[in-house]
Amino acid sequence: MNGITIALSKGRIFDETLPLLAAAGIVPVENPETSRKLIIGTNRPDVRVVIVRATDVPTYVQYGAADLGVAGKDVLIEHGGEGLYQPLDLNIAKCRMMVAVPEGFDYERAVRQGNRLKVASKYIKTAREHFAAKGVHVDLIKLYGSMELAPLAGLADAIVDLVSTGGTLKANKLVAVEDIMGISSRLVVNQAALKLKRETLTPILDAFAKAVKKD
Ligand code: PRT
Ligand code: MG
Repeated sequence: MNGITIALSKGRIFDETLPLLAAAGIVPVENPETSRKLIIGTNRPDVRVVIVRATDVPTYVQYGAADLGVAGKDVLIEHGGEGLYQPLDLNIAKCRMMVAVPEGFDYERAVRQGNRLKVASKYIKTAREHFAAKGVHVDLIKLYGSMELAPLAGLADAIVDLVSTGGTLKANKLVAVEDIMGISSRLVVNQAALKLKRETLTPILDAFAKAVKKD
């Protein structure tokens, strides 16, 4: 494959990457929300977009099935980043990684007392590092979605999840008790492609870098 393949997930990452692609002169010919196609052409015959799950973007780029991709810092931490060059924080799809508990649960007290906490999350690595650094003993329970349900259903005392407006926590009577880190999406590049396709990739990377919005 001589052309360039870009891995994106549909939803906020696709939507917020569109202006950056446009700045590089790349316009997808279809919208993944309405099309069921997983391979989407662009105005440029040598550039295509593949639509994958957000958590699969680093894997496609790592193995060279895609040359470029856009993935959240949350996803990149869990993946580990092997084989990936991460030249640019795109400052898109922003949110915060937080610890949340049911309203009325005295988290500070539980921590002070040295209680062993049951914590459910999709972000096991992030959660493990966070609680280890604080010296809090936790049993981590891996989930693949709807973390907010776990404390309500009695599966866990706390969750580690992404929060943007806070609306989901509120609707489920949960409160954020710790802010772990800010999250945004990064451009990821296959390390071999960066060398072999440098001439095609460099102008795209430069256009992205120029179009990134600073805070
Ligand atoms: O949704 P799906 O299961 O298909 O996959 P995904 O959740 O992995 O992908 P997607 O497209 O939802 O998220 C892609 C990336 O967007 C994530 O990896 C994050 O880096 C970033 N991002 C930014 C978010 C959010 N904001 C966000 N709010 N990802 C998820 N959420 C969820 C959060 O998990 C919680 O359930 O939205 C809910 C909270 O939102 P508020 O506004 O109610 O606080
Ligand atoms: Mg989601």
